Amino acid sequence: MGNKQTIFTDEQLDAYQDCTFFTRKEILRLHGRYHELAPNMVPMDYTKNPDVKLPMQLIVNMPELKENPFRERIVHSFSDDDEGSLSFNDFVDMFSVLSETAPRELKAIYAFKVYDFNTDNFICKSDLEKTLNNLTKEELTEEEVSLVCEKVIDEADMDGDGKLGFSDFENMISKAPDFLSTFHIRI
Ligand SMILES: [Ca+2]
Ligand SMILES: [Ca+2]
Repeated sequence: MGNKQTIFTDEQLDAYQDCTFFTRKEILRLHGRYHELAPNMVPMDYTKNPDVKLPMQLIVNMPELKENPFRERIVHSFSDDDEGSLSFNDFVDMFSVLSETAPRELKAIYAFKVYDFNTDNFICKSDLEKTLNNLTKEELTEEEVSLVCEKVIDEADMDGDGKLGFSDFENMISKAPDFLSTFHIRI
């Protein structure tokens, strides 16, 4: 039985390889995972770029993301609609950034978005407190969280405006790489 299916064209696979940190084999495996989430919605044949998006709820329940305290915000940051649904391309982009081979600078761009809860393009103390509470599963007292955040901002804030712009944030991550721990996923 010749049941080998064509999922992507060679050109598509080349493009995925160029734009992600994945091999062809990994792209095919990811497509399998995406298909598994909703077999009725996701065709096996992707050679004609079907216009399919899967709802956020299906994606955040994948074992790789289920325990991640920022899963919904992460998925949202790769979605281009308000609901957080992901096309296969978005899905691949997300896992590519979360993969172990993605460089720290790239992870930092998305981490900044995810931790900027009030979306003002700065990580201020309240953003950092929320972040830390999520990362530590609220094991610290309110006072401890407040102290740690003050210290982190104080050390990373190069221009002294009391909040972290992106370059301050990169500076913080280089000193405290644990802040990127939720951006490493093995798939
Ligand atoms: Ca902010
Ligand atoms: Ca600053």
